[in-house]
Amino acid sequence: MLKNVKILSVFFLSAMLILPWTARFGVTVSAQHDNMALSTHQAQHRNSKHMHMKNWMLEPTGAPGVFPLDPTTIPRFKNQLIRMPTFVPVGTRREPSTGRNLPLYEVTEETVQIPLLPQGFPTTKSYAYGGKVNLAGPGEQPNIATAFSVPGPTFEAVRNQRIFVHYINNLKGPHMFPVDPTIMAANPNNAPIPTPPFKAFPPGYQQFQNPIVTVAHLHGGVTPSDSDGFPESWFSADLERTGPTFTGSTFEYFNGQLPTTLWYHDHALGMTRLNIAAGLEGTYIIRDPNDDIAPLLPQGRFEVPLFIMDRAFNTDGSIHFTQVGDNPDIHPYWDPEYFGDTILVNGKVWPNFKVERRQYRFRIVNGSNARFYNLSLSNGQSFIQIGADGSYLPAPVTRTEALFAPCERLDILVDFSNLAPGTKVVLQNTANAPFPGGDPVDPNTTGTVMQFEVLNTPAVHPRPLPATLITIPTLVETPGIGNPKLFTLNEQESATGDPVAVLIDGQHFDSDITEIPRVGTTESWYFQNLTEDAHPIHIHLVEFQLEDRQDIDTDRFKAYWESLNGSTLPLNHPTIRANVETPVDFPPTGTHRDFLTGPSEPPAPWESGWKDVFIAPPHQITRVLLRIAPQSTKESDLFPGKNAFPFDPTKGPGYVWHCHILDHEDNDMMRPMKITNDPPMASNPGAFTKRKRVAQRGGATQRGAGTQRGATVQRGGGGR
Ligand SMILES: [Cu+2]
Repeated sequence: MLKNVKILSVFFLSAMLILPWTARFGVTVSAQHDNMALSTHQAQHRNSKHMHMKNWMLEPTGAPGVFPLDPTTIPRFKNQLIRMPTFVPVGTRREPSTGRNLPLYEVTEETVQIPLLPQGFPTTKSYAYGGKVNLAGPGEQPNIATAFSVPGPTFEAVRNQRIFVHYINNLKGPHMFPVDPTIMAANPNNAPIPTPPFKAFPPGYQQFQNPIVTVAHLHGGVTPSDSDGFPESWFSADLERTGPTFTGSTFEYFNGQLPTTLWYHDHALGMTRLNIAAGLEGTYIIRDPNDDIAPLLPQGRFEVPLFIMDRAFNTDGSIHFTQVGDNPDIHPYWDPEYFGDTILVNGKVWPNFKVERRQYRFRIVNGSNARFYNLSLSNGQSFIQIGADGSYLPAPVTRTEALFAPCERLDILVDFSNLAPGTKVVLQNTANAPFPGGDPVDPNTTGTVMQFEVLNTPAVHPRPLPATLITIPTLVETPGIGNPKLFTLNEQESATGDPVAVLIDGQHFDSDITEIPRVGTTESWYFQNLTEDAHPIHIHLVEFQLEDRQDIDTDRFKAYWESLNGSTLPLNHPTIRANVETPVDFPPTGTHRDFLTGPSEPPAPWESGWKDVFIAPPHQITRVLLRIAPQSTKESDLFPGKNAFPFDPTKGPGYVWHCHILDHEDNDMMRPMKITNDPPMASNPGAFTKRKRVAQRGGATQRGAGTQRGATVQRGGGGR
């Protein structure tokens, strides 16, 4: 059994590196409009209870004698920021296709008690990634140990150097959070789906609480599908139970993409929100030895990953997770969004970070279930964004606030060199929850992320950055392949107006596959958001590009879409797709009009690089270009049918794309995607390819008169 080793803060050595840097940044592109279109809908009135954050003080904790922990009683900035340990290989393993030995990492998922709250508070039961790590910070003597942490230890990968990661599920059930048996999820016991009236949690349904199944996904990774953590490739401890697409628990990561910050997290079907909230997430950095920008940036201990998550706690230190769903007669425990009432950075609630008077590079991951953050510094100071999800930005962007959704990443530079020693600067959050139309944050709790405390060190002014960081190729839609692909984002609600599920195209995850892009082609995907929420949409396998956004008349388009498809969700037929750009005479007035109500809004400068997730705001169409090829492939080298990946993406269980609000993804805002080599005639884009139903909820009860499948209607639209 592996041992939990306490992680020590390793940031501050007295040694200082003073470089003869000449002051001032050279060229930066100043942002015209932070938050752009996303703010224009913030005033939307939301009236369902899911549109508000829970008051955790009024929620049951699920354990006798355990009470909600009042977040205002947790001292802020008492915790000190820590750096997560770094994974080190345990050995090598032969890669059969090349015959070469690759580094092998072993990552174990273990139940541990972790100090997330400040000293004086109990530790927190967590499911943590861990294994053989280096506890030492950059530049220090290696300190190899076995450790588990939340977030997990950081991976340090080198571009084009493949690695193997062997994942070991050592989690013994029952699951610490209520596993909702009525949503489409892994069902390792193939247990029948219960019907109302439902049991309370605890104890919930033991057939679903036990065993705990997991499968890790490298988010943003360009990875073969059998190493991608397909949601149905889950497995339990000792591989006693495995999902229908399980082929093994050792994954190969190619690291062939541009240097950036990725992250890894659990992705088991219908369990992701629970497993991640329990702690199964961490940072994954890809560095490129040929990267000529990195040497210009703060490095070593001045380059700090910041992993942001939100949680609610109980008096015994445990995480306070939803015990009763918003719509408990349909889903006893599922809630449309989990929002904690405290903010953690690197696994510490509201930490303080003592910074030297110089510039820092922060690689920020939003690892929260559902919370968007609009980050700013309390002294109004600007910062420079140099990267996002999949790469550096084309040019540095000076910003005073940065909105980012669950699973997005920000690579920013903050200069503390002009601040007086002793200055305290708070990293603040002002994003409503749910975003954009939900409740405002409380400045004393959810409006606070962390604090920077400036040390008394000599000021080291940053050196200028080049005007151009990288060149991003212009992607061009491939003609004759059925572009654009049209999607709607729909919310399904019950007769009482409560959310039942959030769907793509009115379809469930296990409806037949409709997206079968061909290697070497570039598809144009349109996301027409008919809900009140902004949804961060993540597509596996590729880093892609945002094309633009445009306001749409949601009420009229939803009515038109329902005239084609009906208003009962999920649809029991292939979706009849509609395009907001197409003029139609609806409702009949004798005039054909499209559904666009505003000009095309190009991506903001900080969204102009390679992205693996983008925000689809409500009442807008968001257009993206998705090229089924690696980032570094030249457009001129591609043709339909050419596989430019260093592996065969058509093999294995395929990929998924989904909303990254985890509670949406789990129920059921996720769709499969298969990659093909075949020409369009064979793959026939848009065809409803019959897919064999797999796994989940054992047989006929699954889709029958079952709980969530009743006559429910789509929500949003009217009454605004
Ligand atoms: Cu969503």
